[in-house]
Amino acid sequence: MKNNMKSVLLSATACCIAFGTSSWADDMPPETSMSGLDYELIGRDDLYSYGSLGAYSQSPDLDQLVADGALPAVADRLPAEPIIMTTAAMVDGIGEYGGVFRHVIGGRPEGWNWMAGQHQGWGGINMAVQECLVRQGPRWQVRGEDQTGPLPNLVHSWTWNDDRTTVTLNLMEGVRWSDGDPFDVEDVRFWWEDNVQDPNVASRLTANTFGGEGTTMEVIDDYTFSFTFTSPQSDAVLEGLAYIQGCPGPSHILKASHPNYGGSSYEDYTGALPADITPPVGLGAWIPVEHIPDELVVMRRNPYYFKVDESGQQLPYFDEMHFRLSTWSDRTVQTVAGTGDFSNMENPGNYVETLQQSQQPDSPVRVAFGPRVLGWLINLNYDLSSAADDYDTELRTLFRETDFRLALSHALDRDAIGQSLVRGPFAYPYMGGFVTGSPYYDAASTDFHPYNVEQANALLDGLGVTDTDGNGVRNLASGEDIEIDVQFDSGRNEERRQLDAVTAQFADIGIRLIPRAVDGTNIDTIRAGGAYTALFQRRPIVVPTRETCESLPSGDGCPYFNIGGERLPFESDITAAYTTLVSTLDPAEQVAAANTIQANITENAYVIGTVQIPAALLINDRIKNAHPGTPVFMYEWAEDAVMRERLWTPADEQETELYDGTVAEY
Ligand code: BQZ
Repeated sequence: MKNNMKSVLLSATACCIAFGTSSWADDMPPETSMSGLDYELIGRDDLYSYGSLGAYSQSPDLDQLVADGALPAVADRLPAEPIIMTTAAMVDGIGEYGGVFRHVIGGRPEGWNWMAGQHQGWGGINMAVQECLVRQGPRWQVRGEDQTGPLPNLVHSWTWNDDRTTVTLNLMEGVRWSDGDPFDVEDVRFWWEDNVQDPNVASRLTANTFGGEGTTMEVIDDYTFSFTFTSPQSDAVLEGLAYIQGCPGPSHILKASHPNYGGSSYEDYTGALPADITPPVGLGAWIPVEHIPDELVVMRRNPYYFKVDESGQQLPYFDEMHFRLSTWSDRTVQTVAGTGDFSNMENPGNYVETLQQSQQPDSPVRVAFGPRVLGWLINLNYDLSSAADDYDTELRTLFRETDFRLALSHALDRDAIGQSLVRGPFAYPYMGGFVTGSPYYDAASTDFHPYNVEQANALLDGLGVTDTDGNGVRNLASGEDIEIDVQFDSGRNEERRQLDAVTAQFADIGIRLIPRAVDGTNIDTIRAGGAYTALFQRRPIVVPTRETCESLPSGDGCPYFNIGGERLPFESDITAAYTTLVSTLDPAEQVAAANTIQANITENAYVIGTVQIPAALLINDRIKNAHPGTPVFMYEWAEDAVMRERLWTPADEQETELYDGTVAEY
């Protein structure tokens, strides 16, 4: 075992963090990357632009509706300057209309009111029906020197004032919702004022985490608005307006049920767009037209979608998109078998079999692993104010002791946990914080806690928590056994497996873990409400500005595992570093801030990480324009990164559409 002085490990710029309880740190073991991704980087503006083309055309699927007068002509449905996808950035070029893109997912839609925090079952449904102010997914392909903040989307440009406290954002003009209603600044205002800022709404973007406390929004005109921050910010802060966080919903529909506009209750508002009622209204490329619970969600093209290709064809190319409601593991099995088109392969139990199958000459998919971007961890709840009872308070008080957390971390045999998931070189220890595939990861700032039962026991003895009644389980001061309920998603086999190993390893140091499976549809609410003593979940940090409140003390009420806000001593150092990270224009300062976050998380065992593994993207060969090298996750999940609106299949290979001729709503 190699010991080094921490000050030697940390880069000079990160010199000033408060050190943990020991002045010694262990190096991370050497990592062998499994990434086989190979791709060329392009410029930030090479993917798509905004502009007007002489003529537009549409999927033949819509011709009759236009002829019947049920839909306006395509040119009248598009903005004057739609988003134009660049042909040169398409590996297979301009596409052909029609066919079905077949997803398989393990989630179940909770509802369509995403602004109130509801999820749509994940696996790409949310990213099909929602469009956000900015976009992160395609950034994986953008070269380093162009990596400043998010890519534009509904917001086509923005400018900062001199001291970078106010940013003025310009919306695309003439975008329409899937029912034809104009999208404008009122939708953005409703999203911000009546959702993000309203404490009664469980918005995904939380009021205090976007540029710190006190951020205000001002409407300037129909297509212009600004944010004013209480301290200088950089483009990085705008990354928080991508994915599920900055995606407006239809204010013309939702206002009626919001209490600020006469709606009866917040509960009714949240449930205003139930999952079983279709179609909802969205801005996305596809809109759900059918939801058969536990079976299938069918989506059809949005006739008002605001993106085109260079030949003027309105996107998307696929008429229909399916989400078969199955299991996450089945997503990979079906994609390998050719009955599904897409999978983020993330269930280690499938890896070896999938690799073998994909090498068969008739295999419909190829497998290329990316870097390690999937990592699992235990969140211990540090919030005393929401403890369920005296016992829970006593437990959480213990969780707040750094030595207790370090003991748990040293009790983990991470190699054994990894091998219980999948044999071979896939798993690597995860200490929490940035995973090794993150652009922000720094091995030297990562404190490793080697498997050491003796040390774990010594740390616990030092805290005075001993086994006073001789039953093999250590006791709290009150005399009770230390039993930690840990919740996990029942739909995730790889979580169950890891927890079995962790439970056995904790038993060796006299800590009893009690895994409790929770339905995946509810786990979001449990997590965001901090309604647990401990939670086991896949929660790697790849990009710190994304779903920040899940992982970092970025503002009041964050992270979810310390909602009450009585800070652990080092949390303010993380908060300060995060503030620097999103506000500095100096890349070296940003790196130093990320390293400070990483050092504080890992030295203090802020979370108890288990293992991290690489993932591979599987896409059926008949799907064109899926760019080789697309990672499962980098700035966003692959469903966004691959840009599904420009994927297509040649007519002779298209699957039969179930809802041919059906249009979402018009
Ligand atoms: C990818 C993703 C797309 C959420 C979800 C799900 C939720 C979490 C996370 C992943 C699924 C897939 O992940 O596992 O491969 O398709 O949907 O959104 O696990 O429970 O809350 O953050 O993204």
